[in-house]
Amino acid sequence: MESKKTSKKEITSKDKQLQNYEVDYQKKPLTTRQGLKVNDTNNSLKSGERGATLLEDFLLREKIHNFDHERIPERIVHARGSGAHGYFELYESIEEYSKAGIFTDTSRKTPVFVRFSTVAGSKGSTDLARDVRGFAVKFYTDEGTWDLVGNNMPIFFIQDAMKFPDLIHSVKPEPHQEIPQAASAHDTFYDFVSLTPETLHNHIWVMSDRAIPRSFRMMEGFGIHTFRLINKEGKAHFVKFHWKPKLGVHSVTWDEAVKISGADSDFHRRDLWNAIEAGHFPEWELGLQIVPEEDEHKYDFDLLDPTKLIPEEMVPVKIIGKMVLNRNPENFFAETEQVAFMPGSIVPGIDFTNDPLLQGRLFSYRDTQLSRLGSHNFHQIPINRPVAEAQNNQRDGHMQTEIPKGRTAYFPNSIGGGCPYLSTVAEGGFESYQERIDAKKIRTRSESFNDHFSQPALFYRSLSDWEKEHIINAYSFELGKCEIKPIKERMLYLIAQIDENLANKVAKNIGLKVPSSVQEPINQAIGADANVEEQQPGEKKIYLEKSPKLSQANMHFNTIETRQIAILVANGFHMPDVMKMTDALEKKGAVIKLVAPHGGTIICDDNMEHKVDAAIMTTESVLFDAVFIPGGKKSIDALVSQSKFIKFVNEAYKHCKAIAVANEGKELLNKSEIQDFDNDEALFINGTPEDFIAAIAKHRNWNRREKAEKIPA
Ligand code: HDE
Repeated sequence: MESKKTSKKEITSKDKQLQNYEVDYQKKPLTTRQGLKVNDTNNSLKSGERGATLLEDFLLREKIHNFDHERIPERIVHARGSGAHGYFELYESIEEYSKAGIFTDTSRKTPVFVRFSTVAGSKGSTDLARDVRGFAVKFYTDEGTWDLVGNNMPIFFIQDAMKFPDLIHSVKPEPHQEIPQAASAHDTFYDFVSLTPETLHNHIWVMSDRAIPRSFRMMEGFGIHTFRLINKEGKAHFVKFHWKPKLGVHSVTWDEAVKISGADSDFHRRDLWNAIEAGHFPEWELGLQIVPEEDEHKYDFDLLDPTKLIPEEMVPVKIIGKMVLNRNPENFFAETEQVAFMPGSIVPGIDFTNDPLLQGRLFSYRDTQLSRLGSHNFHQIPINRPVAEAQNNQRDGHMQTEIPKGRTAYFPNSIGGGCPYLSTVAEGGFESYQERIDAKKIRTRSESFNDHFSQPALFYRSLSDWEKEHIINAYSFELGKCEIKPIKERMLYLIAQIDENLANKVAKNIGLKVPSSVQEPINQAIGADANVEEQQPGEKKIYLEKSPKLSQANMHFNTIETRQIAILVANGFHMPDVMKMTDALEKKGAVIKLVAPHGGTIICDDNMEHKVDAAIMTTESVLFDAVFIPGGKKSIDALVSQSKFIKFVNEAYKHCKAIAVANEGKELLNKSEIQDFDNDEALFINGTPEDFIAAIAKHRNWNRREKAEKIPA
């Protein structure tokens, strides 16, 4: 029962370019790589029917040789990801801030390729790890490629690129035993975090529901660093980039995340793919927080510090355009695996700042592509080719696929007519922003970066009760998995600097006390760098009591588009119940799946045959957003006799999802652990489709959570 939206797919300039490289093997003979037609690809050449294989067998050698080299190293971080094509469209020119064509020309549709990822896990790890998600966008602009390589959280763990290898080594599986995979809940990570208080802000976001999104399509994206926009007159403004999803920001619960990892570890990848295939193209709006250069020192935090965000209540996000993802890749390896993002890829009108994390990234990404893709010619791989024309005197090397003509590969030259020639700024030549610098060469951190507790505290204060509870549970789970007591105590001490009540609750759950001081062990371990007193001079600042925009409870809840609704049925289900509900749900863009005791087809009480979307043994409650149980005595008798249907309902209730039943459907609820049918705003017995739809749009009924926790599912 898939609903298909009929949106027209538009072909971008990047799509056209990629089509030149696509190969289609339909109606073509199998050949060797040299074009020789092959008549047997199943048997090697042998000396006699039962004899040894001959070295002469060039067909066998070519086939096995290629196979031996099919894999390339996975990304050192963000190894697991999913990509999609689309475009970006500008609503209004912002030429007063930026001269970039992408920000001034509203008639353009700039092609994009986006890759979403987890950070710590390997390429084959689960989508549902508690982790930051990468949100990397490659804009193929007319003036060259611009990569906005961001995350789904607005801040980062560390302030200086120099610490990145330490951070990643601590979170990756521990080196002696390569355990745990795609999980931060282990001693080495918390050893590092507890000795590095600057990590606390990003870390509390990782403890929040943002780290277990419902879908890539329901996440915000952030450029994190402060960048610069440069206008035609050369005037600069500071800017932070935001992506706002049209479907709102939603997450699963930790219990679901754990279960989804077993039921469908490709959950996010499949969700993105299916939505695009069904024509439900995900959309995000691009927003900017713009700060005049004169205001650089106006704030209680440093704009160059990537562990700080600018609350939207202080600098509103100005929405300037939208991005639509409307095409799945043709080939995962060729596109999603080989795409190479580089924060150093910018275009005139956008420039960097001195954020020391950003500065380090400008080196790392180009460098890492060499060991991953194997050649500095990685920009010639189709997915990485700019749409803007590219020509220069950089030559040769592994896998050169172009044939540069002529005698010259140097500048200046007269033999080649001076080509390729330079462009002036007026002609579009890039000029770095001329920032005035008068400084000592020094290896230190600015004091203005020292405050590590004010913003995690602001984040925590701004959340709803249920979001806070999830954070308490997440800290308790993660520290509960650690084995080394002093590490846990250092963490408790630091969490108490964010919020004492929070630390006490976590301490109780893990059976420890919040220590009143742990500065000694920290100092002994790594010296003054981790001295909390020095890192946190004076009082924790409260420049804003709350920032409501940080809470998912305040994101918009007005759509059920693409939500997956399970309808539990067996032979003899009451067709009018299903018709009434599916009509209403599908009109709103939800995706209906008939879940039955077996695969194939089932028959309703109108004697019609219906295709089963999932047999109960192949699916789980956690893969759906809501459940509907229609009537039909025979059907319900069959459902109640299978314990997995009862478990299905128990889990949907436990995870605070909307549940609707019609007529005899209530029998299944009676068999479940649900006790209170009356006081629940997302539980409907013979209710209207409209009320059910409104409850699904709210994502979850968190008011149920106390009762839900008691369900032993
Ligand atoms: Fe990355 N990061 N990163 N990172 N990062 C990589 O580049 C690095 C950082 C981000 O889908 C690598 O091509 C350093 C912040 C994303 O292909 C590598 C530092 C943010 C992706 C690298 C950071 C990110 C990467 C590994 C500290 C959010 C996936 C493979 C200075 C703003 C891109 C690759 C994709 C990937 C280095 C910190 C986001 C090793 C040194 C901050 C979304 O170059």
